[in-house]
Amino acid sequence: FEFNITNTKKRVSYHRNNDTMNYHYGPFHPMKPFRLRLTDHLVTGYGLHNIMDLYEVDLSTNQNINILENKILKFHSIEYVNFLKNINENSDQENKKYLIKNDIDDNDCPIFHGLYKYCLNYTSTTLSAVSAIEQKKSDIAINWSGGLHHAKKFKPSGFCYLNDIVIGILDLLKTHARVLYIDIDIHHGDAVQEAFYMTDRVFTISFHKFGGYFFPMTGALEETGVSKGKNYALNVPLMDGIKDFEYTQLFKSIIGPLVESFNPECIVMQCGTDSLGYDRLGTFNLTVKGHGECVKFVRSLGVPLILVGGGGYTPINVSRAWCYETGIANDVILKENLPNNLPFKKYFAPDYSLYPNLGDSILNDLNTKNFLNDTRIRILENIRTLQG
Ligand code: VJV
Ligand code: CA
Ligand code: ZN
Repeated sequence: FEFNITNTKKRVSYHRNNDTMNYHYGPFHPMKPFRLRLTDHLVTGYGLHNIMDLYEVDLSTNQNINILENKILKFHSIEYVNFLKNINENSDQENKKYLIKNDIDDNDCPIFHGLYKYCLNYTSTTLSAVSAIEQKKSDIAINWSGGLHHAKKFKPSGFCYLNDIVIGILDLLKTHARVLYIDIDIHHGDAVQEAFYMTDRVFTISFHKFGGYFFPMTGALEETGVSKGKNYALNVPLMDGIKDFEYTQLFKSIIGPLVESFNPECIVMQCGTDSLGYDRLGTFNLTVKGHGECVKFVRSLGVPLILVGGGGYTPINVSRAWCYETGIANDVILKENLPNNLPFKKYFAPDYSLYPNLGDSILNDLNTKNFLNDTRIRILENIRTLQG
């Protein structure tokens, strides 16, 4: 074995789809589904597939495509779903008109070959994870291909087309009174927040870079929900360069009391890895260990947990983090040295480590002690209003 076994066992399921990894957003586009293949190679290389329940989601043998589309239509408009279904990379003229009419940025969200199938793939894989939790077959269910938190009811946004998270949570609400959504992608989880902004049954919290023109420019500390949902949304705006210690401290000091007061029956955690150091789009300085520490903490709360992916634009680091976190879900400690006979092993040169240290050429931490303290205090105040 490539790991040591410890003692807090949970039933973990790994939901994957062999097709999702083959899609391309286009040359030079930062979102690379190939990172999912790298992740899979690491997970199998470490032997983790032997200790989890594997669910291979395959649309071509899925008889229930109608059930899937009905679930999608609980959030997205039928006009938008039909657009995704009928569009292809050749239907240029009509396509352009629709994009302009509906204010869609086709650089961020290109129409690529097989787009609708790709969307159905990652969405049905999240729904597979949801159903393993609903049926109490798993304590933790993982889908690294999901987590596309920007997709709106009527349009795609920020590399996201269907919002598998919102669709999944809507399904969970049939069996769970309260769902907590935690988002550690460097971008604000805007569309998930928006979808549940008026309800007290889903608590959303996002940690993200905020300020300047950083996408999607929402997620100020003052956004806390409306009407019944007042105080059931939280935002933790951060600045460039935050490091493991400060981030994980802040994370634990907020999530601990939050889970205590909200008492969720299920947690959905979006584990976007663009918050790692050296991400192509991100500007934080988290390491694989720091990022994983957040997952470890959430696991320790003992609430049924769904882990989804999200951003992450330096594929070797994306796969390191998601493999490490698959280990954490299973409570096994993976050996630092990557396994032998790993496909694409040369990509991980020169360190061949699962959790390399950050080098020296990282960004300065612009989050002062005062700023972080202030943020934490203001957020804990919000959590207190929840109880009384
Ligand atoms: O900042 C933006 C919007 C613009 C307009 C469109 N141009 C291309 C970029 C600036 C204002 N979009 C962000 C979207 C980030 C989405 C993050 C998704 C997630 O991680 O939260 C969850 C999966 C953005 N930042 C960087 C880029 N777009 C970007 C897009 C490209 C690109 C380089 C950078 C698209 C195509 C190509 N290069 C070739
Ligand atoms: Ca976030
Ligand atoms: Zn992101």
